[in-house]
Amino acid sequence: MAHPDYMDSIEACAAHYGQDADAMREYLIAGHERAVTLDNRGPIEFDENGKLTRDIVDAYNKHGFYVFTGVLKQDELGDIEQDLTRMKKRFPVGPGEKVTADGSPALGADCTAPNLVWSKPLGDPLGGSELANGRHQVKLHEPKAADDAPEAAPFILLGSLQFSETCLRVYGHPQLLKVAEEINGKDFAPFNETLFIKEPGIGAAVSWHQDGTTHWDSEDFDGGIHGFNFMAQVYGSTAVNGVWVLPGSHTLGKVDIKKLVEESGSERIVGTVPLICDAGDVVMCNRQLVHGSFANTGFEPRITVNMGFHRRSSVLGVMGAGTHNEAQMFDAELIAKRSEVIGYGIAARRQRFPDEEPFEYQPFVEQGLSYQWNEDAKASLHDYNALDLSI
Ligand SMILES: O=C(O)CCC(=O)C(=O)O
Repeated sequence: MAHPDYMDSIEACAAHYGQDADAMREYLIAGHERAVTLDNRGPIEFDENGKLTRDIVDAYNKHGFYVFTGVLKQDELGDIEQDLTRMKKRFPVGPGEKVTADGSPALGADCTAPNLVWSKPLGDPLGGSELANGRHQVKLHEPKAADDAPEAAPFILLGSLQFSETCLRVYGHPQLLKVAEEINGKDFAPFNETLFIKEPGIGAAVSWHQDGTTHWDSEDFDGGIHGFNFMAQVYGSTAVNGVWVLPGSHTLGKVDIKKLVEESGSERIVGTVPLICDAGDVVMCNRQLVHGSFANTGFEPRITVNMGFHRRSSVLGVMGAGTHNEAQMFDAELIAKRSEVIGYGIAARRQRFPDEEPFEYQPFVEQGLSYQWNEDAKASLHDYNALDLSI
């Protein structure tokens, strides 16, 4: 059999795992092979009534994730790559710093809501810590980075839409918003938006976790109550650099991850599969799935444009979890303010792709609201993530 491209990174990754190298290699290969045979990948498709096709909904409900292929086209991916290159030049010189390498004010320097999260290269800064409500119960292996790796590198950018117009345009993607409507209802609400930055040889791990915090003991608990994330892939996603998930675990309630790791005999949780994507694919990933990613010891970068959505009933009148911003009560006014970003996303996208039919968000239609993308709108996004609907 021909040596597939991804094998070089699998070998490089395995080599970082010492006496577990063979086990890691086997896990990565088996996970890849299983992932690509699951019945949950293909283009976004709607039926003759405009509903997301039954096959897609059923596969998503069964596995807790669906890989939508070919959603972002080459022109859009090119825009995003250029924008990311520009944005990286605006990153501060180090954690907590306010200036860039050339001494200009850094991205986010004037923000009060959180934005860049840093890690040592190939670290697992959240694993086994109390951060993010302690939801990352175990610490993953932290492979040794090359001697010339930086001391710290950004790996998560919160509130990303205020820094990136191209990500905002992805947020306004008509088919993705239609999927959000189909899954979470016509009055669906935002959650938050982030970039996950996994540079080769540097990108940190995100230890196994489930995202939800608020509704595990709710009498209305079900497989969708904590919403989902779209994970749009700028370069693709592999067994080495991608998110791994435990299919079906979104229906299990709160999972004892320490026990799962113990029972699996290692951090390679039995039954997990990686999200295998080409550039332009977008994964819809249930937030209740057990998921995580290993440090990127391979050769390919992964940049994920993450954007989450909720059912309105999951956030209205709910006390926030405080995982992504200050805990606060989500009332109708706050949700309406936070939803303006949907209007700006649609408007920004219309400027770049005028031939595309824009999505119509029903709460705006009902209230006669319309949004323009201009300098005032841009300014209004400053610190918008202070209102993230973190549950
Ligand atoms: O992209 C990653 O590596 C982690 C993503 C994740 O944990 C999340 O979106 O909740």
